[in-house]
Amino acid sequence: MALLPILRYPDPRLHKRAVPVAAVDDSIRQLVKDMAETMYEAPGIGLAATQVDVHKRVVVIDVSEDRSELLAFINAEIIERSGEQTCEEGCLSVPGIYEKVSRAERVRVKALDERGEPFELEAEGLLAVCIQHELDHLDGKVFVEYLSPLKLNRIKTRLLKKARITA
Ligand code: GNR
Ligand code: NI
Repeated sequence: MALLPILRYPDPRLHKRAVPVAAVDDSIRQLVKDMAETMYEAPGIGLAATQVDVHKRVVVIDVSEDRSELLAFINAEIIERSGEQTCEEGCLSVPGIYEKVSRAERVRVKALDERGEPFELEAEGLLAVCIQHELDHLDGKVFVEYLSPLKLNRIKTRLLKKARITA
């Protein structure tokens, strides 16, 4: 097991597009374990491989209160979306920033689990938000990029200043 370092916005590597996993093998299962450990330690409710500088379509999520319901999504695709909800989002790659984002209320997802078995899942509420947030990461998109250019610039400046102090 290993804790993986999390990239911080505006790191350009957060804008890379992840490629599908060709085979769910032991190296992918190890990545899922390390990502889960990193997510729980952060703590966060989700983590995309992009955030740990691995550009493969792997996501872990646990939105349960007692942190006992780990979900791993490999090569996930949203096959249906409906409704709309607005949620105050945060991101481990954009620490200290919380902003409202509008997304689909319900999504149906098709993915592989850590054994390489296909499954489908229907999600709503926070789980649906988290799935959309994580799949955006795999496409190189960070939630703050839904905000106005003015807000985005303020966030960039703030995070760059903070990085200079802590570097
Ligand atoms: O821990 C997280 N919390 C969160 C809260 C509202 C909407 C989305 C999220 S995901 C975030 C973890 C993270 O950065 N995943 O990419
Ligand atoms: Ni995030």
